[in-house]
Amino acid sequence: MSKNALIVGANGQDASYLAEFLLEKGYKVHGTIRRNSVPESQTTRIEGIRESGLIDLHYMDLTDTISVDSVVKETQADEIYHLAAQSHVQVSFELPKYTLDVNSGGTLAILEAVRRFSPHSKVYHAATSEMFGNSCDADGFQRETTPLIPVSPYGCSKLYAHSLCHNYRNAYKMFICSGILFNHESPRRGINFVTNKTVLEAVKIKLGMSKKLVLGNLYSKRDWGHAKDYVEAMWLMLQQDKPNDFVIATGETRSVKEMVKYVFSKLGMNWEDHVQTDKKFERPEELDYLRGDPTKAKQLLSWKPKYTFESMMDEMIEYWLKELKK
Ligand code: NAP
Ligand code: F7E
Repeated sequence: MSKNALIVGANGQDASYLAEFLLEKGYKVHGTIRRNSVPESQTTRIEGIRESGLIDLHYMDLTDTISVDSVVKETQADEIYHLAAQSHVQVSFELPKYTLDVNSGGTLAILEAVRRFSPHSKVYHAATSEMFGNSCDADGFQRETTPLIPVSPYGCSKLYAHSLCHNYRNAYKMFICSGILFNHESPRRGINFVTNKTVLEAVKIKLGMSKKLVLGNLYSKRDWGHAKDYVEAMWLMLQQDKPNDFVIATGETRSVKEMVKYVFSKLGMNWEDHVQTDKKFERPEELDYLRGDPTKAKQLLSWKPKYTFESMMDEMIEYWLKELKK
């Protein structure tokens, strides 16, 4: 019999790739969406599979525990992928309480619902490299054992949720994996994250539709991978015999400036002619440097990314060139 999966936050970047991945594997897929005043923006990333009736959608908001209980109880999923969050770091400084309510309180609601109504479900929790803050091992990498000292309300909210996952795993013997994923991007990335913002604006400049790109801190460094590779790692974690935590990263790091330079030069332009900075895009506290060590995932999950930084950025550039020329 085919397995049954529930994706919490089905219209997110990762969720949309994960839904396609699970459908290809023959899963019955359920997903949750929130109520939105513009109904067409609730399912933009999953339009194809929604229209074909391949995904069973349920309304759920993480701040409404009644809805969380109902969906978990009704779906009785073999695997629950909890991907929903207020996921923007800068916004978390402006909406700290909401970020905490959704990311920490929402995770508690999911874990409690699973414990009470669907204890056989295996749970994946979307933790993040933002939990490390500026801590780093002596060799310049962050790994599963690196101290977690977050520097944003978002990072703090995810650390609380990550700790709850450990607590529920140990206290109630639940199968809960917490994936410590480093930044991952794609053409489906929200356009207020730095990679997709840069690509979209650079392509507009190239096509004569815009004149400048305004960014914040160009000197922070990130370990950027592709969302499609990272959702496979989520699935692999839930196929193991025992629940565990894994760092998922490429092991490479680049500054925002290097990423910007790559995009503009790929489009045949000099970035310095078009990029300006504005303090309004800087955070009150910045996470300066990320470089993950994915050795544990490579050894125990046999996980290996297919995309390189260049092939990922090229795909995003191609996507926007095609979209904007339409
Ligand atoms: P995303 O595109 O921002 O998607 C987040 C999803 O959560 C959206 O579908 C959103 O619904 C939903 N959501 C937000 N608030 C909700 C609420 N109160 N109740 C129910 N659903 C809610 O995020 P992503 O990039 O795919 O990331 C997936 C997960 O991994 C997130 O938990 C994120 O924090 C974490 N993460 C991401 C990265 C990364 O680099 N992408 C790295 C590490 C960890 P709407 O569509 O209605 O807005
Ligand atoms: O920023 C700098 C910014 O917003 C990356 C989320 O998915 O990954 C993501 O969080 C860097 C930061 O991602 C702009 O200051 C400069 O240093 O693309 P971002 P993030 O904050 O690293 C982690 C792992 C998650 O878990 C999160 O959910 O780029 N930067 N100028 C800028 N960033 C933005 N957004 N916009 C700018 O104009």
